[in-house]
Amino acid sequence: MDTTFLNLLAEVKPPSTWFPTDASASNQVDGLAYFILIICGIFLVFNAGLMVFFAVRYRQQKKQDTATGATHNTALEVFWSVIPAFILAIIFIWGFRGFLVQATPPDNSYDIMVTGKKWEWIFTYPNGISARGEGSDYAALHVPADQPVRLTLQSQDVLHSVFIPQLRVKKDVVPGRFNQMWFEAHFDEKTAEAVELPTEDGGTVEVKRNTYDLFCTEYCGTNHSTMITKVYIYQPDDYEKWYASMALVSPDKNMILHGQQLYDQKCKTCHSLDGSGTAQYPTWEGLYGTTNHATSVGPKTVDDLYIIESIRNPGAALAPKPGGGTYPGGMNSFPELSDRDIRSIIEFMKTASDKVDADEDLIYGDLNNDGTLKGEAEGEEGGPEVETEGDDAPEGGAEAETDAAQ
Ligand code: HEC
Ligand SMILES: [Cu+2]
Repeated sequence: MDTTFLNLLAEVKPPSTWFPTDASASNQVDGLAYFILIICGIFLVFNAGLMVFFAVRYRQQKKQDTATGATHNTALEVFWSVIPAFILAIIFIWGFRGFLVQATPPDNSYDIMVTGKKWEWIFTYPNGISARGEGSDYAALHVPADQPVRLTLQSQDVLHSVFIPQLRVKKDVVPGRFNQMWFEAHFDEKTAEAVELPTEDGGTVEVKRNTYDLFCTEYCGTNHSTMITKVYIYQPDDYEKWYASMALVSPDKNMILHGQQLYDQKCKTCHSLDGSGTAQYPTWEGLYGTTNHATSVGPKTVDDLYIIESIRNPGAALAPKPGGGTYPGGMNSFPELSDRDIRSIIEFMKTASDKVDADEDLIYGDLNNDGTLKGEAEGEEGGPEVETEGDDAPEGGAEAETDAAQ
């Protein structure tokens, strides 16, 4: 006998006929689906069995009078109405409970914004970064395990739909409205793969993660099929490491946008952009680029340095108050803001001033970790720094070489 076919069959590991791996701790689907399947199986066997039995038992052997037939049988009719009704009620209650759970993200959910557009997904994390690095897996969906994750879904154009089979969730992404869905993922040590991520000090760190597929399941045009991407699940510790590295490498986050998000979160309560509220706090309107800014330690020019100092060391030079005097202190120093964050805030602050132009095109990836612009800082800080930092800053290193060659 030809065994090629059998061998082939043995080799091919098709995606299981059953559900794919269950990577979710919030699964509302499998139990009920299997229950319905089993009920259907029982009735299939029962009904088909009865049918075969009757066909054999009452087969017409010779021509005889046809039976007059029963008109009805109350006991039988109650039996085949009440039992299915009872089973349907179980299915309904079970399904409705699952629906309610799925429709209500827990309060402690981790929030990720999902934007569908022709033809990609953009995932925006709580730090405001949409990691989209071309050809890098930063553009995929990265989530922590053992914590509810809420996705808020929006579309920039047509209907899309997020489908993550292993997490048992699927939801339409509808233009003009926000949908949401949530899940809690399991981490599976056995199928986890290790990857290296960059760290802030220029080294790398190894993390482990599970990888699953994320599909668009709403036909959305020519390149619909390219909307397939990955979901990566990390243990919470490793997720922190990924999160830090994403902020480092995410290349195309617009700085003004990043600055604005930080402003909204941390500065807006006190600082206005339109000249209001100056009785209590200095406004940012027209602030950047001011010369002879009469601070408590004398006149200053409001440039990057002044602003960095105002944030890092708020008491050092108190801001002048319109109408004379200076504000009392009272601002936090926001130690959690990185140098890049502050640089982004500055870029955003410039948009509130007519004295300078903000650089609309500046993106996060243009900055070094210390907030200086790549390829620019060396001019100010002097040559030696270029040599010492040559290793972790490729651009700087390259420049140093050209300098030497000239
Ligand atoms: C609780 C209110 C409060 C918050 C929130 C706050 N500030 Fe301030 N800020 C002040 C006060 C009060 C002053 C004036 C005293 C001083 O100069 O230290 C000030 C001054 C400043 C100045 C100098 C302004 C000038 O006219 O010279 C800058 C720049 C500044 N803040 C930046 C920030 C940034 C950036 C954030 C958000 C990350 C922020 N502030 C959040 C209260 C606040
Ligand atoms: Cu799509």
